[in-house]
Amino acid sequence: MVTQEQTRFFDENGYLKYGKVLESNEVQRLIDGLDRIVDIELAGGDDSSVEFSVGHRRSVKAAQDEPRVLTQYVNMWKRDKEYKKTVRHPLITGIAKTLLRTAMVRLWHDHIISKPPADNGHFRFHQDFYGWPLSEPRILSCWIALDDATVENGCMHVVPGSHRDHRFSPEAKKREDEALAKDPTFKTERAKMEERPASFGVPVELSTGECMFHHCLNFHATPQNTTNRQRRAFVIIYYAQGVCFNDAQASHHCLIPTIEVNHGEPLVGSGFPAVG
Ligand SMILES: O=C(O)CCC(=O)C(=O)O
Repeated sequence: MVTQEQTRFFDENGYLKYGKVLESNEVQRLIDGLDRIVDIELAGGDDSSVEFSVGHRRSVKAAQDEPRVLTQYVNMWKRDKEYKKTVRHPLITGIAKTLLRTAMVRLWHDHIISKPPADNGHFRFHQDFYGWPLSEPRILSCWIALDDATVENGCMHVVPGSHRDHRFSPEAKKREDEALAKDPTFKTERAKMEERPASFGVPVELSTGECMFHHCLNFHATPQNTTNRQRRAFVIIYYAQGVCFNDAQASHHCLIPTIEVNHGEPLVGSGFPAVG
């Protein structure tokens, strides 16, 4: 499943290029499901859950406006049975449990992230953790390529070891936020990293059906898709047992209305299922 060597690599570098997890017919079923959802959204959308409207345009006309950094569809698992099956894939959840050193993982959320040709841009370096209302960085993403992902069409780029760099730790972030509150012009190490081009990082090229994992404190970015090919990825975010809702961080996150526990309580509930 995942070797000690791979686990050591993840601990050291904050990411792991794993390899194949889905067969081509499984990928095709995910793409068919995505196409159905794109049609629903272009026809006006489905608002049966609050996050379904996030990250994409809901009309063809709007799609002809300014190019976007990326196009996103959140929580495909709630909308399509093939996605529901994939977030519980025993190989993927098994690897996630080993890398997070937890007996059980829950699903924070999943999303499709797409960089269509001619409608995409550079997604800047960032650390996912600070964008989520969660208590501790025992969280990782599994990024599955639904198309071959190369430097030219915007594959993932990572900064090895940045998840362990104390300049970017939650404690450092707290100090930075305090400094910024006093002086909004203060230039943080994080802000300097955000300004770097994706080429500063190590590219993780993947073939269709392969995946990579990244730790939620690892800096990562994706460059623009400069080809005429699609670059679609299905990203699944898992957290370890015991991670709690933290309403002091990312307080505008789209999933907060779906959270049924209080600040400081373990995040459980039907929207955040135990999947492995
Ligand atoms: O797929 C992309 O372009 C960006 C994905 C990303 O930032 C993530 O998975 O955390």
